[in-house]
Amino acid sequence: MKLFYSPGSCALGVHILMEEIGAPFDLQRINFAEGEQFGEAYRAINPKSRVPALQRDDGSVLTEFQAISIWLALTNPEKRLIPSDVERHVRMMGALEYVVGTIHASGFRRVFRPMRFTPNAADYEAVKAEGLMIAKAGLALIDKSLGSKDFIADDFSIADPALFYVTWWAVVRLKIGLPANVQRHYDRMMDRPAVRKALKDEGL
Ligand SMILES: N[C@@H](CCC(=O)N[C@@H](CS)C(=O)NCC(=O)O)C(=O)O
Repeated sequence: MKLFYSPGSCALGVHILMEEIGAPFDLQRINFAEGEQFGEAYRAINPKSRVPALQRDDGSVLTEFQAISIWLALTNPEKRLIPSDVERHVRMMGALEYVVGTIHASGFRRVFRPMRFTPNAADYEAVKAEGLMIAKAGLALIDKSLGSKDFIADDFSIADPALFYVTWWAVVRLKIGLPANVQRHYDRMMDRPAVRKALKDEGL
């Protein structure tokens, strides 16, 4: 398999999952600074010009964080990356969707790429401020639902690397504080060998 990524992007979450699973894979860096995501070669892999993209051994490609992580979990059932209990399963999915679809896509994306939300450079600071507000409000909600649990669904699941990549952005890229339970989750994730290896292999 081959994981297409950019260092410190949301692909980091999929990278962590692949390290947790231990399946062999290659990393292929897409150079955002040079706009490689828009080039013909990468658009043949992912016409959406985004990472992560996972090329499987038969050559077919999966895109979208949730789809890739569900595929990884379902094809490696012994790793128990999705709770077997129905209630925990759907609550975990709700959290995963909220982190990727709201905290990342509506929140942090505004902070990192304000130009995708307005054609007017004079509005960038306002767009970023709105994004930060959305991200912080989202993390506060996750903090409440996390409570004293170690992980989002009690045991480690596909939702945890997703929460990790947005909290990594908060801590490392933006240097903003995390709510207490989310901070504990971040620290717990940083203790995992798979997380440390993924960060190291991305040069972070
Ligand atoms: N919904 C997509 C979001 C992917 C996404 O936003 N990826 C960002 C990196 S975190 C990207 O490729 N950005 C490139 C760009 O915006 O040009 C998913 O879940 O995979």
